[in-house]
Amino acid sequence: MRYLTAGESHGPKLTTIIEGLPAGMPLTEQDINNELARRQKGYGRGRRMQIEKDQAVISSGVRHGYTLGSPVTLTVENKDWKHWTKIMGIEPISHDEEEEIKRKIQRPRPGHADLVGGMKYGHRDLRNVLERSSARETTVRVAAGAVAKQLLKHLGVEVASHVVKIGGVQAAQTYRASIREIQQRSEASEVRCLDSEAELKMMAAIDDAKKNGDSIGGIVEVIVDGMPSGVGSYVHFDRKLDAKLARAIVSINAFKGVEFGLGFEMADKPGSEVHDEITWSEEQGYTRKTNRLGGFEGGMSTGMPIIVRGVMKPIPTLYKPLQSVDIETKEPFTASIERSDSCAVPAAAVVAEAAVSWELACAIVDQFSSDRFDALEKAIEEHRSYTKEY
Ligand code: EPS
Repeated sequence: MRYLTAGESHGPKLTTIIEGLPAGMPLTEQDINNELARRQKGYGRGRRMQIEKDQAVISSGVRHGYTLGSPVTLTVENKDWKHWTKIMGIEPISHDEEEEIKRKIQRPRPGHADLVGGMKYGHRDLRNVLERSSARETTVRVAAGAVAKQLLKHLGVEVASHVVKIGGVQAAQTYRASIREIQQRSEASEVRCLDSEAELKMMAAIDDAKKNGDSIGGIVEVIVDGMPSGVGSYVHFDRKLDAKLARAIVSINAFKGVEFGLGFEMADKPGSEVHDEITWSEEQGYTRKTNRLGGFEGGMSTGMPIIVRGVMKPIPTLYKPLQSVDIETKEPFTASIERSDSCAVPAAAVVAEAAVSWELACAIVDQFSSDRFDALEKAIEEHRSYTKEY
């Protein structure tokens, strides 16, 4: 499976085309809209999220609630577009209008794609960069992820996420909640945090950042239950499924690092406290006593829950701007101020869920290749019985 996304942050709409989905899979616009609404929530978002109410329109590849096997096109309108029709217009403008209309940006924001992106594509107006490098694009990544999530759900694979850190405030991880509990409790929290004490401190940290014209980042965790074992492969580097997840997470705007299971803590522990002992029982087949490796061995899923975390840097668009250089005059300036979020970590957890879901769905469809969803369901069922008895 593959997908492309298109669209500018303040352009008319965002689009994704998904290709390679099996035919006969149940899919509705509502399945996608539920995920889009989840991405729009979260304490610390700016005014833009009050303007938008993201709704996907399916315009190909689905008929009477089922996929056809043909490309699925999803579009999401930017409601804010009506305020930007002149600035982001498609048609050419006259030289006289340029100054007034363009709202040209020539002061790159440190940490954003502005300067390097401008150099790379030869843009003198850095709006041409920021419109596409904006995290608005994650809307349609979530839409594509929602489709992948449906595929996984029908195969008995459930995905959840929660926030484990914001602005230095760490959530206590006293026990491992069930996937349903994580889904419900993170949904009920304004910062998608399972620890209600940490939640309040995280919200206070966001308030502080906002008051100071600053921004803060954090860490999100995605957990997947029910992934069949042996998906991915050890035989070649580019077939390792954990590596694909790592790439997917770091490709999310502002994400800078990724870890699985115990993650970077593994550097401090001996092997006997890192590897998971193997057991077998008639009801469960092969399982592990612990899940410190976070669901992967040798680039393949083990059948244990997948646990992957990603770190998001603070958003670089600051109301308290950092020093930068005007690309026309080469004079030092404080960077341009753009409306922004002081913290988007809770929303980023939903994006990370989508990114992970997409990679897992792709790996399943690749490995159990099928044009028909019913045949895929059967193949997964057979694989589960085979690996249990192996
Ligand atoms: C973003 C800046 C803000 C955010 C935007 C990402 O947009 P605007 O400049 O229109 O206020 O709201 O995020 C979204 C629009 C979204 O849907 O998540 C940026 O510069 O990356």
